[in-house]
Amino acid sequence: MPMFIDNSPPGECIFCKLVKGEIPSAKVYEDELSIAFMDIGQASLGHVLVASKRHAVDLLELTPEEAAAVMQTAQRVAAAAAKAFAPDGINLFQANGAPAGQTVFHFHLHVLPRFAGDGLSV
Ligand code: D5M
Repeated sequence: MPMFIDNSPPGECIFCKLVKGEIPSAKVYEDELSIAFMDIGQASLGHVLVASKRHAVDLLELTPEEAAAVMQTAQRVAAAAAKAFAPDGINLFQANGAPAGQTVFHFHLHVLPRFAGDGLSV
């Protein structure tokens, strides 16, 4: 089965459409620079993506203000997940470039609650 890749230009990619409300999402938080929403794949219970609102392809394209905002949002989301789901641990991960595993080329950070014995390899 072909892997889903979204390398669309600014304004046309799936996360730009999500930011604009043109496609549905389960949004959990937003501020001026960042947005957090449930990952459609739910690799584990409470799996959330934190994206820049602006179309930056990857970490290297974020402004320092955007980098600070997405990390602050990730910390908020992790705290909420810890309270809501009582995971045994939480991973943050983020892919830059196809060889690193990036499939949607609009910056996003995974907040992934972990449960003992969940068998995930991140
Ligand atoms: O992660 C890309 C992630 O984006 C992957 O975990 C699925 C998720 N995804 C794709 N489309 C959607 C929508 N529409 N809503 C929520 N989540 C979505 P990467 O690190 O680039 O492989």
